[in-house]
Amino acid sequence: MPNASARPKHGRRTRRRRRPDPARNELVSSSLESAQQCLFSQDYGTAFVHYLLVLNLAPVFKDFAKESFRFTLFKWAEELDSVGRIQDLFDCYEQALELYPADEVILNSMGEHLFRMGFRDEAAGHFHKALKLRPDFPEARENFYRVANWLVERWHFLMLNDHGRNRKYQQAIQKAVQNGCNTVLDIGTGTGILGMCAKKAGAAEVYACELSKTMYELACEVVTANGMDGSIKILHMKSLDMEVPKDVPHRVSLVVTETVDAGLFGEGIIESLIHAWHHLLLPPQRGENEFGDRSATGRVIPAGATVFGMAVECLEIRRHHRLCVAEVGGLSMAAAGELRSPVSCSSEPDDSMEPYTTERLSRLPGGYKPLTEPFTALNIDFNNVQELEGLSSREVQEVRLLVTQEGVLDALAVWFQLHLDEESSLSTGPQEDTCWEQAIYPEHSAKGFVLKPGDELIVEVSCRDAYLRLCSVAVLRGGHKIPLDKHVDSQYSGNPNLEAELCSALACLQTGQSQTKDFCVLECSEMALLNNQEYHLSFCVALAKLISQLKVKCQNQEQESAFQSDRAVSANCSSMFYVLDVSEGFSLLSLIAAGQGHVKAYSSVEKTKQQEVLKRLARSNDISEQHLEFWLNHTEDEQGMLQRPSREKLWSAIILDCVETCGLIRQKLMEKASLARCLLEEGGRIFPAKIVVYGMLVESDTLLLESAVQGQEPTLGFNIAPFINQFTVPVHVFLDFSTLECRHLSESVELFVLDLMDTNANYIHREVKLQATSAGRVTAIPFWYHIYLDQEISVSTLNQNSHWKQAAVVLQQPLEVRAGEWVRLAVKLHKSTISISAHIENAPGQME
Ligand code: 44T
Repeated sequence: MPNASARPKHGRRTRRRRRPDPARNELVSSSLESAQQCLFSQDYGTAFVHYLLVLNLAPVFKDFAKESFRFTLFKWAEELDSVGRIQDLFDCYEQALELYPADEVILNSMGEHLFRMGFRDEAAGHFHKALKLRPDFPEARENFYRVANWLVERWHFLMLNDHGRNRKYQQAIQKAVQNGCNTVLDIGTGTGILGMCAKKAGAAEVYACELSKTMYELACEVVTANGMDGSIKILHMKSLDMEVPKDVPHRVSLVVTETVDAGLFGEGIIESLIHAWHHLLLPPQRGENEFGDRSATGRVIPAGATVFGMAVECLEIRRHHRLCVAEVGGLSMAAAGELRSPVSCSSEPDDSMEPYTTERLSRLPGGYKPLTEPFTALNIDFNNVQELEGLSSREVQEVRLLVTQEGVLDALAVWFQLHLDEESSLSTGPQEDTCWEQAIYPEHSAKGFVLKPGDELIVEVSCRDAYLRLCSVAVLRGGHKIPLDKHVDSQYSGNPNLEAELCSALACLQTGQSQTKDFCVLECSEMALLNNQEYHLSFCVALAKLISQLKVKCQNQEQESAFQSDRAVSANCSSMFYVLDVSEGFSLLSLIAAGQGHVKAYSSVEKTKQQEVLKRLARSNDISEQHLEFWLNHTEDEQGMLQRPSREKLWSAIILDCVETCGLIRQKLMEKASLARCLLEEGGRIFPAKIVVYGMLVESDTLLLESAVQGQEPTLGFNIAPFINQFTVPVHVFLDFSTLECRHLSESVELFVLDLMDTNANYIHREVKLQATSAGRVTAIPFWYHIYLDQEISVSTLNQNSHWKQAAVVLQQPLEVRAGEWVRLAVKLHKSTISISAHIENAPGQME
């Protein structure tokens, strides 16, 4: 964080009228002149210092110098950023904000720097402030929408909309307070809801803590709005840092918390509760004395949990976590070596890997197949500190699961029951109609191992590092124990991958690497992309087409010039075509281009391990290493990225990555496209050439529930919605349109076309009319893309095998439509951000 204390603080200034001071005036005017001169000669650092001096000495110049001062600040900040002088950069911004505390442009720009440095909370605070100062400031709005998802995670909306869960928590708290729990601490209060429940139930003292700054500020607002600001003490801190009597005057009789994630322990509940029992809670109640003095003992809501697991087959999980294809875009993948998603669990803790990911099983495209009955993986009592402490030293437990259906072992799915008290519990199971996702432990080692009914799957359950770890280790079949280890895969799984393994071993020997545990990590979306054969084949065909066209053109030109100069030159098109792939992350497209022959391809893959994979693949696919280069760009700006390799070479093709996995158009895509166009040789192309955006009217309550607290009713009687709904964003991302519960209210329609080869021709505003096919409430307009590589070849982001998800504009004020009615969509594109508003079209001509 920028060190606020590093800058000089100006105390209260007394507003005395100053006598004219010629020396001072002289200094001001000469400094102003110097500032302007330095600005002109692009010496921004010195210009900045001069401006600071002038504006501090003579605030009357603030209006006059504002534009130049901002410009100087931004330029100087850019320079400081590029040389890594981050503290200086933030000092400059803070000095600037002392002069112009309500300047939304400076606030927004500082937010952008903070965001890039990873200070999301602080960044969002700046965007929020800028937006409050000027609600119609599009840059700040766009930035705010981009960070809102991080600040206030979307599950807050779901949880507050989950009335069943709210009521159960409220009842359990009420009962505990009525039974004598008089002093309460809410750990991880979020919006403050559980703390307010305790207060409403009559608790004498209520404390709450929250580690996220944004959520803390939100909780303060909510508690004040509900008239409880004097009676709930909210602390912006992690419960682990709390002490008695510094933060709480004495130990409390009740801790309430919902700091649990889909894998139960991911939010650190075990550690928090161990700490709470040692430092913040009264001693637990011992024995069966129901009528004892509850106020002298401590307890926790939830009282405990039971964790369940089940083995599943699921293609959707598989294609995101391991390589499922032998060939991609005409390249054999045998020599790729082991590629892994970053989600991998073994009984031994490994900090570099996430042990699980989360999914809502019921919403996975293609569904899933249970291979075993659910089993109990763990039972935990949150009121027993010895048990909590014992978890990490517990022996690894071995569980045997009877396989009930044949299928490929793709993952272990995990959910739990949260026992709020003796009577009431919440379940996060896949069958429940709740807001919860399940934890997914994907299988890596057993590549495609097929389980058969009657097999027994041996799973190790452990909890060494306060994460619950589940790991399939072996299968018992016909009295034999088959370890699920990669070395035996090919032998038992019937997967004809032996050749691939041998090639991989050979490739590793060539590079002198040891094969053991040397794997390359790819993001889940990168893995899914690699598994998308259609995408790669499309590129392969489009590239081949372009190269052959360029060859013909080149031959014609040579023949022509040979004819003209009357020299006997044979048509010699052995010269190279240059292809640049600026895809984000791991991409095989450069290699596919290099495989066309006569192509020198440049890849922008940055990670060393991933570059090694590409080099191995080049060798094993007979692509000369000279035909593949790495476009190492260490400069931050995209201008650097898109410069050609040397003056006389122009690019034949530049491959741009235009859609993010979340379903949005990449930021600055159009700027990149214009720049790329300037770098093409004659006849050269940008891939893709154009993108067509499609959309459709739907009615989906789910989307509403995930984007804002719904309804006019207060949540459990508290006024929360207006506060948290400030963080509602108009576009929902990472949507699975194929499994979204919704009713289609229209056909799909073309919303607009982005022509990357002619950016001037693009619409910024467009009106689209479409007809409702049935009556309903339009709550959302999901949208997706057809990405045209050339006139004929396109890929759709809605495709089943795609690594892309979809996005949707959510209408917080749904639009009622009747069947046959015409709807007018006003579609806008501002700096790669799509916004859509929908209206009933009343013009008589349009009515059917
Ligand atoms: N996940 C729900 C709920 N915190 C996670 O900053 C539900 C998961 C979920 N504060 C699918 C669906 C759903 N001291 O604001 C957060 C967090 C804060 C703490 C102070 C601490 N020791 C902690 C630990 C966490 O507590 C709040 C809630 S924790 C996350 C709840 C729709 N998968």
